[in-house]
Amino acid sequence: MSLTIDQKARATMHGNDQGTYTLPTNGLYPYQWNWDSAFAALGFATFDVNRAWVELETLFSGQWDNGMVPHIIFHRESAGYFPGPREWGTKTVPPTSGISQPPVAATFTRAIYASDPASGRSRVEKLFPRLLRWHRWFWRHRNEDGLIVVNHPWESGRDNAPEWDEAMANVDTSGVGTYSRNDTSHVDPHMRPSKEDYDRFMAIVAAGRACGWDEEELTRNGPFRVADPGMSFILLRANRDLMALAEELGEDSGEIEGWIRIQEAALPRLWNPQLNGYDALNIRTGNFAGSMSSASFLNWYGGIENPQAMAEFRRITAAVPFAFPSHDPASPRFEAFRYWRGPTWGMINTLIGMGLEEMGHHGEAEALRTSTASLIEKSGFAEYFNPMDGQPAGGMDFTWTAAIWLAWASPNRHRKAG
Ligand code: 9WN
Repeated sequence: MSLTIDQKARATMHGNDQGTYTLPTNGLYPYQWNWDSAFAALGFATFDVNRAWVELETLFSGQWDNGMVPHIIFHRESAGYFPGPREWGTKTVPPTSGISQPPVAATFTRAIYASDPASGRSRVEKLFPRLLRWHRWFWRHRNEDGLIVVNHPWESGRDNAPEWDEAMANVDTSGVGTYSRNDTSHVDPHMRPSKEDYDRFMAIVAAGRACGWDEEELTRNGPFRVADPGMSFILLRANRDLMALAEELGEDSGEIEGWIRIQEAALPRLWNPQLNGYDALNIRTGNFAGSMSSASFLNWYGGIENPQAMAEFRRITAAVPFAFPSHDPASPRFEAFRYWRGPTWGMINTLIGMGLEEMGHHGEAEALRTSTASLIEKSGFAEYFNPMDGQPAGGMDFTWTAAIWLAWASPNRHRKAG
């Protein structure tokens, strides 16, 4: 008997499961990644809520003393990934990277708790203070007058997106030297960031390592500091969910409410009228990136209505057979197969779709869900997909694609797994 897609999704997650955390996919990504784990937890919650909590608890076991939750936790040394613990040089136990990643964890914690409050109460009580410390770290070290910045393209989770081109052009790579990548031995190099991108990625890592990941120093002089619509909308949304959790637990929510008000007031500054969209803004130069991406449409997820964004959303959706592309297909920088410069990512579709649904755009939300489901039915649990022909790209058997199938895209998503 052949397996259903739901069964295959659970098998994919089990295949990447290391017991207390889940690999994004075996081989290409042999460690625990931050937002991948939060998506994994959402997927696990559809069939094993205890395992969902364990995933989040393991993620927070890597939290730094300053509150940061790192983007990679190197639980066990693996030769298969570059850059590893030595290049990051953070000297933490466990070894980790020196930057963070988009904070979807508070939002998914709230959703998982809501799915089973009785068993989740004690887990959420322990996680809440850790989530709060992480959000405080964002507010202290990644906040520029209410806009949320990234100190490395990897921090955005959208590594080689055209949003970063202008700021990356100013990164000095003269001290980088030689190194060897592992990603291009797992995946076709045309689907991955270029050599120039990697040189700059490594130059920014070297700058962090050189100052011992001193946040004050990196805020003032770090080679890369760009306000990101993705990070800004995701943290705004996460703050709303953290505030709801605070109220549920009888904790004071005033501090979080204050962040929300400041973020809401700041966000119009990311609207680029030339682009007619939310854009990245280089803090060092004051220049907009001039890039419309999938992150430009996370405003609904952040709880912000915008009719002009809706018009652009409809234009781009109509322009490709398999929405939603990570970069505007009308732009000369669009590349259908190259990672964050064009391909469709199921997990971003989930965030956009959640926002659309919650803000009453039911038709658009449903269309995005069904087109994501058709992509997965056609091409499996790929890391990302070509928006023109739906072909799979990057790594296969991917945790977050399986997880969002179970939690959001599957027609059976409302049914408890048997
Ligand atoms: C660097 C694990 C991660 C995702 C990111 C995605 C990719 C890493 C890489 O893979 O980034 O962090 O080596 O390419 O861009 O969003 O979390 O799936």
